Amino acid sequence: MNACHTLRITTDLSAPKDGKLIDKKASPETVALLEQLKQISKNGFAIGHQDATAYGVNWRYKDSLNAYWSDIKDVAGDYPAVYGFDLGHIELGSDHNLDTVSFDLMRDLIRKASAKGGIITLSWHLNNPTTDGSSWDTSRSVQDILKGGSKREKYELWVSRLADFLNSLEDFNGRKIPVIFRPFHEMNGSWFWWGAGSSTSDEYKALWVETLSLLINKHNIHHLIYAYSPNTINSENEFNRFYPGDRYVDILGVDIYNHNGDEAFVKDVTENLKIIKKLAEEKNKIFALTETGNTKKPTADWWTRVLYPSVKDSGITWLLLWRNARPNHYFAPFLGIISEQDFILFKSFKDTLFLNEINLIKSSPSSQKNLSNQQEQ
Ligand code: BMA
Repeated sequence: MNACHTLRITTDLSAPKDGKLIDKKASPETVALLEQLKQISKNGFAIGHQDATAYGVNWRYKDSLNAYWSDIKDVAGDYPAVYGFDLGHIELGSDHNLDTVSFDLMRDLIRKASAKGGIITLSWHLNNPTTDGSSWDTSRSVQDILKGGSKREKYELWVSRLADFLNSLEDFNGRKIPVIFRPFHEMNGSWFWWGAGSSTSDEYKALWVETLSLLINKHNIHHLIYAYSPNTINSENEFNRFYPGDRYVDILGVDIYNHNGDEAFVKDVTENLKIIKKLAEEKNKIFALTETGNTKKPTADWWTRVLYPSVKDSGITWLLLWRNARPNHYFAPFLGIISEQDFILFKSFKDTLFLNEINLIKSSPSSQKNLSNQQEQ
């Protein structure tokens, strides 16, 4: 009932540009996270890694070892600042996600990362509710799960399972851990069932708003910050095509990989972030490079020659390197990789912020000064 009240699909003409979270009942920890993110972007950009502590190219988390490993830590001497995890298959009631990370382990790793001052971002490669195929089954489905659709009941069940997991994310003091939630990403591409090939922009926007309404109003979830991120865009219009509106999005993002080579990557990232920066400033919101990485043959200096010049001074709050799954599918450095030394150089730059650095930003109001002191040592 109040669902319709607080979250309606409206034009955004009256959306406030007060820089506050869209969820007016957001918990104090969630409000504090947004403030920290804003501070971070004044100092540089936080470095993130998907599944950072769950596995790497040459290892997998084993309970018995009780270890807290990370490829980035091995190479650079500090942990990432941002931790990405994917909730795909939580909707099925499965005990592990689509990449075989158990949800119990994920909860544990989220709790540990958060206790150490890390920032959590969650994506959701959920199955196709109409066919039960994967996220990549592009049979039309969005129309079926909107209010009144034939698979609505099933979708609500799926969202309730998602909500249960989100609600179980508590810190060691029993407080909900604030997380950045980034559902239905890369919608301008045509590889997911919620994407451009299978959903109209109106259907997509309705899916976004209705899902938020279920989480916020039905399940009383107030520890999420919502991020919207298309894949590489060609224009502002393309960014806006599926944008559900300023009332329903906290953070603007974009996912960009170098599928077309380094030169195209530098150009894409630079131009995309310029477009998004302009929009973010107009809306008084922060923005991020929500997924990135080198998909080509490894080169020794990719970090400082390709990635760094693309993001330096762009204004992003963080960038997230995708997962280190196996020898032919990895995005962050690991011990022995050809670009190891270059990543250490990348880390030494003032504006690339790892876990220790964002902890300084969190803990002290004069963090900017502390941070530069620390880095000059
Ligand atoms: C993709 C790939 C897949 C994975 C999915 C969700 O980009 O890494 O192997 O299943 O992300 O993590």
